[in-house]
Amino acid sequence: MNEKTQNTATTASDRHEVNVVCSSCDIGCPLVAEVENNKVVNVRTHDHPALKDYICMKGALAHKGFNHPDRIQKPLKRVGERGSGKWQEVSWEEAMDDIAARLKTVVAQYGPEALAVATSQWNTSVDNGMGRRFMNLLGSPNWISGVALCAGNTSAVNRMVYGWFPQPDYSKTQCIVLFGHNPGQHRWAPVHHKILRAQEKGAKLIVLDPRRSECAERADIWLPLRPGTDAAMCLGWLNVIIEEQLYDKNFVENWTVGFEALCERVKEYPVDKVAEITGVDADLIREAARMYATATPGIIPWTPITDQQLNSTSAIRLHSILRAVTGSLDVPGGEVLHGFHPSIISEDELEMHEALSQTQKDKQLGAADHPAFTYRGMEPLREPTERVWGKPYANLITGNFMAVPSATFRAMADADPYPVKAFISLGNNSLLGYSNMDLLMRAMDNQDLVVVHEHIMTPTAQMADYVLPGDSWLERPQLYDALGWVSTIGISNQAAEPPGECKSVFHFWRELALRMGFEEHFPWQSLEQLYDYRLSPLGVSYQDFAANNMAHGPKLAFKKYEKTGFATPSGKVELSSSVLEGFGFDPLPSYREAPGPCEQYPLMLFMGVRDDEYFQTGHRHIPELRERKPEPTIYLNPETATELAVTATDWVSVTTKGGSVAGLVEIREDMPAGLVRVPHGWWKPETQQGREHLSGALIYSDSLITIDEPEYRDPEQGIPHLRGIPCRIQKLVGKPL
Ligand SMILES: Nc1nc2c(c(=O)[nH]1)N[C@H]1C(S)=C(S)[C@@H](COP(=O)(O)OP(=O)(O)OC[C@H]3O[C@@H](n4cnc5c(=O)[nH]c(N)nc54)[C@H](O)[C@@H]3O)O[C@H]1N2
Ligand SMILES: Nc1nc2c(c(=O)[nH]1)N[C@H]1C(S)=C(S)[C@@H](COP(=O)(O)OP(=O)(O)OC[C@H]3O[C@@H](n4cnc5c(=O)[nH]c(N)nc54)[C@H](O)[C@@H]3O)O[C@H]1N2
Ligand code: SF4
Ligand SMILES: [Mo]
Repeated sequence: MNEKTQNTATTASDRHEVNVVCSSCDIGCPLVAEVENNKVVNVRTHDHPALKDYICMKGALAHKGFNHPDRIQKPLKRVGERGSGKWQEVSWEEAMDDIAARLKTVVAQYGPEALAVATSQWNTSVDNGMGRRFMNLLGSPNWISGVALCAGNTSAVNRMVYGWFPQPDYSKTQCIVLFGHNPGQHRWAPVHHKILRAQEKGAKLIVLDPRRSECAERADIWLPLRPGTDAAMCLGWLNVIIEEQLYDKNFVENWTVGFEALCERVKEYPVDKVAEITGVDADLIREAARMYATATPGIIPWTPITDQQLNSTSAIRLHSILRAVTGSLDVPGGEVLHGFHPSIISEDELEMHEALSQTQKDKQLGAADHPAFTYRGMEPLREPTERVWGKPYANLITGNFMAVPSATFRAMADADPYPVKAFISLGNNSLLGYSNMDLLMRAMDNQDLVVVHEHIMTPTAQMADYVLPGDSWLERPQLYDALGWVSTIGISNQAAEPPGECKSVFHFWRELALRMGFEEHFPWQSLEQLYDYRLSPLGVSYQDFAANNMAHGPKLAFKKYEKTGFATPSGKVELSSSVLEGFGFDPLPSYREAPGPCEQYPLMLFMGVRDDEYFQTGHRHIPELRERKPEPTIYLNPETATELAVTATDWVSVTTKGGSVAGLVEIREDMPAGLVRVPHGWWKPETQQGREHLSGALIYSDSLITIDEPEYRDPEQGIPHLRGIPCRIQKLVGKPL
């Protein structure tokens, strides 16, 4: 597919338009930036019918965030105590010299594994593999990211079942199943429109959500399940599908292993038992299972809901198993295994995973207890991946060779099992984006070096030694490949020069690499030079390529496994996982009950329902967005609010075993009684900076109440349970901050 386009069209004297791919969230809408005097003055959609609806308010207002007066434009060095808010402006040279010197000291004293790096789900993980390349050359396996809780872990678990992370084909599907996923015009706009179009063409929609969400309103069947019970629901569906012989016998016979064992396992989950666990009517469960198994090919689009549960590994595998046994894998209208772009050098290759010795890989934090997405967990897939996809290291969503975040923070805080003393956080608001704020703060306090690469003074930046000013997606060229998930590359052109001394993550890694003696491995002086290299197999320069393409990829092929087999140790879809069995886990999926309500914590909560106005912890400094949603809101059902004697103008604290968080009550008919919604990522950029307040993060961040103790951790992955946590609510006297 080569879409010809004009990249820069002059419309007025100095006003021109540039084709960009929005990275204000992780779905990547192709948009147009209107530029005047090197400043983006408007961001809008393409007129093309297929693209005209792909925008949300965050994309349309992206330039407002980047042109904001609070944008950090110069490197800042901490001059007071950590978190005291005292900074001095320094040059990039001075900052990088000192960062490199301090990193050398840490490495000399504690070894290279004493460096941990945290990156974003999206913004800066598009670093063309340079961060991992640096770490692999240095010798540190301790790389973590928000993708541990979002799609990165899903991709790793999907690979264990059938060797790649599939993309749903909305255009030809007959049935869409959303496990809690709730896209809308201002939340993943393209997916919202793809679902609407598929429904218009007759596709069925099944929504599983404890809350009557917008997608639930439009569904053919809505299953209001209890939070955290998704794995049990899938086992119930499989029970119906197998018992009623609704599966694809041909595919199961020829292309799967472990079907008999799976049949035995699902017998342990008869529909009546599943109805009891999930709280959903047994007949409705049967009806939904039949609909999914007969309206084929169907799709179960990726969802973060099952990435953030005690049963995450089982739930993700069960989705994979449902896709496979209903014959929906790698067919039009089903879920397609893309593989790499055939002729562009992939990020995985640039990451140089082979340069990291086995001894250092073995030190990856958390891998011993929770191997699923670590080097250790992925090792059995190395040979099969090379056999099928041509390369040994497929780092899909950048999430397949990660350290376990909570284990990494423990090493930072308590030197357990060994010290981590340098922490570099790039476009990741780390204090708000993982679990257990206490631990996260202790981890920061115990570092010899903390570097944050950012746009604004986030709570995480406030705890740094150096804050480096980052460029934005409107200010750099980008080859966009959905983090290796798909084989199609999108091109985002640079619309404006970065303001002040804002520089790319690429610049940061290269400057550090030069100072650490890795010059020969970082020969590219600019992103464009690196893109020339990445495109060299195609025999074109980046400039020519970008001038002629908006997107570039091969024609999709289907049922490729008939020629190559699947990229798993058996070459088949592993319904029973040899990889997990090898690590001593149950090779079959199951359901475990998380801690339930009790006298002290009588209600249950979940984190989520993304605010339209914000992407994760960002955007709260943009006035146009903040006016629409000024405060974090705790959703309560009217009955529950009455029982608690609170109303919609009340401020409350929500307390779990982990701590307390504050929010404003919002009474919602769509919430079931007894369930509480806590929003993710809140802080107030306009309020006091410094460790005492962290601009409100110590009052409003959901990381204050998340728990990372073993009974709240998915055993295979070590990620925290965010869906169904016992809590209590207390009325506060007025607004805390
Ligand atoms: N406690 C808790 N943790 C969670 C979640 C949760 O619900 N609760 N959700 C999880 C999910 S679903 C996800 S996707 C991840 C998200 O994790 P991340 O993608 O890391 O998102 P944020 O933590 O908001 O951090 C993004 C930061 O990048 C900055 N930024 C934006 N663009 C750029 C750029 O171009 N360059 C640089 N240098 N910085 C930039 C923003 O200002 C912001 O501070 O978090 C996960 N973690
Ligand atoms: N505006 C905006 N859009 C975004 C984002 C953003 O921050 N802002 N973030 C993007 C990112 S990184 C992500 S991960 C996605 C997240 O977006 P979604 O996938 O839509 O996830 P949420 O909005 O957190 O929750 C969706 C639904 O899950 C339900 N739910 C809660 N617990 C459970 C459970 O245990 N099981 C089931 N089945 N359902 C449950 C909730 O009631 C809610 O209706 O959105 C993306 N789009
Ligand atoms: S949905 Fe919004 S924020 Fe996300 S890529 Fe599209 S325009 Fe940007
Ligand atoms: Mo996410």
